[in-house]
Amino acid sequence: MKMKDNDLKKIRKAMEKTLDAKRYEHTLGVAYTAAALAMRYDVSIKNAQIAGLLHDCAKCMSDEKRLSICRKHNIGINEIERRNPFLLHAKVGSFLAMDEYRVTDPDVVNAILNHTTGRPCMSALEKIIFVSDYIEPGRKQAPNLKEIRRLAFVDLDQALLKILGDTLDYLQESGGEIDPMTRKTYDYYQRELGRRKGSRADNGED
Ligand code: DGI
Ligand code: FE
Ligand code: FE
Repeated sequence: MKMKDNDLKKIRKAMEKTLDAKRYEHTLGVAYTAAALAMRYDVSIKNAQIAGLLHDCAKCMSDEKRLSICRKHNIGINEIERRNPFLLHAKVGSFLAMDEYRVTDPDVVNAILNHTTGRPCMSALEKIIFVSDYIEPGRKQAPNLKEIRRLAFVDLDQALLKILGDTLDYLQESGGEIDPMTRKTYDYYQRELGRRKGSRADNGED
């Protein structure tokens, strides 16, 4: 089904159809959490809802299907993605957002593209989707959830860094292969926040 425009209700219905029940519940949780964070950080609430609704749109399909979409549309696959094709749901999802759900705003597309590994220098919307994915009310498993949920509404970058650190710890413990982008994002924000702290100290504010 091709969308004529990216109407919120249409996208929600399309997700209800294409996702399994659990993933659809998660998707609604991410969309509402992203909307709340968009209010806090002065980002377009509509964009936050669209990106939240679509971020896992390629999650409930087989690896074979994801790989075949990539082949058909000349979407490059790196070694890590070849060995861990679930990672492709972000890349394929961002493609479907444009191709099937008619999203044209590059910020929304990027928020879907980078929602699993992050990237250095993310936009506010990209950070919001990354963080919402981790803290939405349906998530139960992750460590430090209570603290990260509070932090998300106080300092988005601190929440982002904590999530990246905990994700790297989890991957290390579970033997998951780490995408270099996940580490690169962590290193970038650790430096970035270190700098911020340093400059506050210089100002005598810390
Ligand atoms: O799709 P969701 O489950 O809602 O969330 P997600 O797209 O952030 O995927 C979460 C999983 O991705 C989580 O188990 C950690 C994993 N992940 C994040 N970065 C990396 C990674 N997995 C691997 N193998 N390598 C990474 O760098
Ligand atoms: Fe995801
Ligand atoms: Fe998700």
